Amino acid sequence: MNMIRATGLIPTRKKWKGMQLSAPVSSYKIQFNDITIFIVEKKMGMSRRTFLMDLARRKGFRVENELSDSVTHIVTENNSCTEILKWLQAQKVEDSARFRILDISWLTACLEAGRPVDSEKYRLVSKMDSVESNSPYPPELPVLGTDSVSQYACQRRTTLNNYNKKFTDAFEVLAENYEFREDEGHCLAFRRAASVLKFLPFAVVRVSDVEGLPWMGEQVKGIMEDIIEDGESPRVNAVLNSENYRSIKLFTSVFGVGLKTSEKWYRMGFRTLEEVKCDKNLKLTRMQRAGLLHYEDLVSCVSKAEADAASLIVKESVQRFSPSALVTLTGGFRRGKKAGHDVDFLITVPGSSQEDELLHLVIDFWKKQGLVLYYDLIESTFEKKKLPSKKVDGLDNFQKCFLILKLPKGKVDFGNSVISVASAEEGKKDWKAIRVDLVVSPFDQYAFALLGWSGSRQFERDLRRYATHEKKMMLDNHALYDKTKKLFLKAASEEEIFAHLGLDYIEPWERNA
Ligand code: DCT
Ligand code: MG
Repeated sequence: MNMIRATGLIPTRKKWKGMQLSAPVSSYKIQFNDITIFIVEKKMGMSRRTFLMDLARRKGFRVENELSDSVTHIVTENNSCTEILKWLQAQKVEDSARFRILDISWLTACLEAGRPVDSEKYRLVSKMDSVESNSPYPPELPVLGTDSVSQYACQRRTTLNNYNKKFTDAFEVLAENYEFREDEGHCLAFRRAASVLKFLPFAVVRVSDVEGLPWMGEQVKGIMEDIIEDGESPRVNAVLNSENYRSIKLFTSVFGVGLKTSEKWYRMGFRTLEEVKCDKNLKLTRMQRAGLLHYEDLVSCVSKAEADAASLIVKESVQRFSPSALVTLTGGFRRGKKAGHDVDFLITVPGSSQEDELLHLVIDFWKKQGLVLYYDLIESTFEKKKLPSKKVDGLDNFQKCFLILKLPKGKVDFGNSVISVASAEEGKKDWKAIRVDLVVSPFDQYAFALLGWSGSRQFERDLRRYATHEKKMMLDNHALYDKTKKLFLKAASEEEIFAHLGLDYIEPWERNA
């Protein structure tokens, strides 16, 4: 096993340049993805630290050897908060406010419980903050503070005006590459950094502009410095030029192709979609065949005009079978985006608890009209008594249908409406394949479903993280559960859910985190 060095844990920017990232430190399955632990060796000693790290990893905790950007919880024994803050400063960590600095008793309580326990009462408190008015150390974890930016996306208003696109695009490439390599910690670190920069109401022109903001780790700042100085980052360029990244990005852009299939195709030596299509021995799912068949249309993204046309078709068709049904555009288009990879709709029928038939009727109707190029209808799997799920990114239990719809071009009569999308060019096909997701929620879960399906993903992640860590509540697309009061909190609107969580209401177009 690699021995861990106690000092010099933060690679300087120079060291990072051209340095390969170490392989994932643990071969144990990580069960708790929301936290990443770093144990300080100072006063604890190397052997005890190694022992504790190994034990925590066995129990499903993510423990980093080094104080990387993904670390969220610092665990220490026999050190005061001031000593740790000084130590962090010596490690050139300027944003120590992003960590929870915790006594070792928190970790032992977690190990005993076999899961992360609430860390609040184990937090080390800095005396320096109150003694020295001009303290060089930032306050611990700015949660809401009016003068500081929250670490939670659900406490930031993020519109589509991104003044820092050159940085956020670069971080997105790195995050995606880590996602492909299944390194969730680093992936999340770059996604969080991008999310904070998207929120900033100004363009960053020097690294000191981001001082004090959450999630601005050393790696993040190093890349920003490169982009500021040279207009580009060698690390990002290396990813963009790597054959693995390019191939996996290409393969995962096919509807129905996930990471596992992409990696398999890469290992089989495929580098282009043509090569995949030409291999007659390759077993493809029905979804993948449809994805390849309509690839060009699907990869060209859905425009706002196309989304509006799809909205008309969906509304007309749903209300044909259930006149009182509500059809709401969700996903990126609800947040004001001008283009998206699909169009998401939430359907509910006021006063009705279950509408199992509706989706079937609509799909059958579209099939008769020749509008369906592909569909996969998944029945509801919701069990009433289940607590909100801890899964962060898992699908919910609603009945839903993933479709490829044949959207007509030009002016088309549909029911009582005339839809008009970019007119067909002569001699070319007069339709475009677009991806549509339909979700049906019971009326009493509508607000939760709407909040969950409106995104962005980062916003959703942080809503759940906030509920868990700040409110001892569990939020998912179905419900909100208060663990202290041991009851479900009802809500008829998104505003009520924010209110239950003690959050200011954030409009959909401010959720582009
Ligand atoms: N969602 C989520 N977590 C996931 C997948 C989806 O919270 N793992 C939510 C957030 C957005 C919504 O569902 C719709 O998903 P997408 O269509 O993938 O996202 P989008 O924001 O609509 O993006 P795009 O414009 O590319 O469709
Ligand atoms: Mg979408």
